[in-house]
Amino acid sequence: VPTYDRYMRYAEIQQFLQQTADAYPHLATLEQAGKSFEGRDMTALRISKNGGTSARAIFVDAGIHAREWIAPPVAIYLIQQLTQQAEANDALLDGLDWYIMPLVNPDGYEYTHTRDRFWRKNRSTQSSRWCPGTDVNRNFGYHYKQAGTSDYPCDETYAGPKAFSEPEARNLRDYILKCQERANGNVKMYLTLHSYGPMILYPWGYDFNLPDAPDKDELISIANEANKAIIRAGSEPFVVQNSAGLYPAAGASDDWSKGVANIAKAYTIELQGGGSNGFDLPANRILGVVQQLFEGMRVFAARAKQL
Ligand code: 0X9
Ligand code: ZN
Repeated sequence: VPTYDRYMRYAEIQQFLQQTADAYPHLATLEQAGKSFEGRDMTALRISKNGGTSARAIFVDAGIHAREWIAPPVAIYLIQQLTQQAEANDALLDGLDWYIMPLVNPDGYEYTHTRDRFWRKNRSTQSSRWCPGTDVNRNFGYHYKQAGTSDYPCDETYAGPKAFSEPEARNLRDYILKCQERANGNVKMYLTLHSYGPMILYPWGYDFNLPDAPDKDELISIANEANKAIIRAGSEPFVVQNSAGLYPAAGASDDWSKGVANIAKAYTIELQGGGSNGFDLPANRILGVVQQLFEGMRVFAARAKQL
C-alpha cells in the first residue's frame, strides 16, 4: 500500500510495483526497462484488461528530474486507481492500455533523499568525476542540443557527451519504442510528469520561433479539457502553453516522443509547486495533488481513445 503522507523512497516504490503485479496478475505486468547508471532498476507496469492488445495506449512517466518529488506519487496513484479500483475506473481501462514508469531517474532521486534535496540530473560520471550528472531531459536524440542546453558538465542542463549517452534516456527510449511496436503504433499519448508549474506544455519545445505542431488545436483542446477537470477537483488552474513558450529546450522526452516515436499527443505536465524554491511541495499536499491529477487522467484517457 503506497503512502501519500510522505515521499516514498526508491525501494518502497519498487516494492509497490512488484506487489501490484503480484496482486493483479490479470491486469498489471511488471516490465524492466534496464538499469540506471548506478545499477538501479528502471521498472514499469503495463496495465491492461486485454494483455496489452487494446485499441489504444497511453505512456506515462515521472521522475526524470530527481528533485521533482511530487511527480512519482501522481504516477503511483494512477497505478493504484487502475488496479485496486479497476471496476470503478473501467472507463480508463476499456479499450486502453497503460504503460507507467513512476521513477525514470532512481539514482538522482535517491541522491535527493540522502545528499542534496535539489539535485536535478542523473548521477553519471562519464563526462566528469568532479561534476557528475547529465540532464536526462536534454539527452534525447531529437534536435539534440539545438537550444536551451549546456555543454558544461557542472551545469544543471548539461546535455551529456552525445545524444542518448545516458542509460536512463536510452532505456526510456528503448522501452517506449518497444511499447509502440507491440501496440502497432497505437500508443497515442505521452504524459511526462515534472514540476513545477502548474502548467501543461505541448510540443514543440526544441528551439526559438518554431512552427506550430500541425495538430496544435487538438493538443490545446485536450489539455484544456483535462485542465477543467483538474480545476473542478479543487486545483488552481494549469497554464496550457507551448513548451517553447516557457523556454526553448532541446533533447527533452516530449519532443522525441512526438517527433520520433510517433506518439501524436505528447505533454509535459508541470505539477504544482511549493516550498522555498518550488520543488519542495510539502508532503501534506501530496494527496490533494494526486487526486486532482487523476481527474485529469480521466480526460486524457477518454481523448486518447478517440485518437
Ligand atoms: O526544462 C525541462 O526539462 C522541463 N521543465 S523542468 O522545470 N521540469 O525542468 C520542461 C521541458 C519542456 N519540453 C521541452 N522544452 N521540449
Ligand atoms: Zn523536470
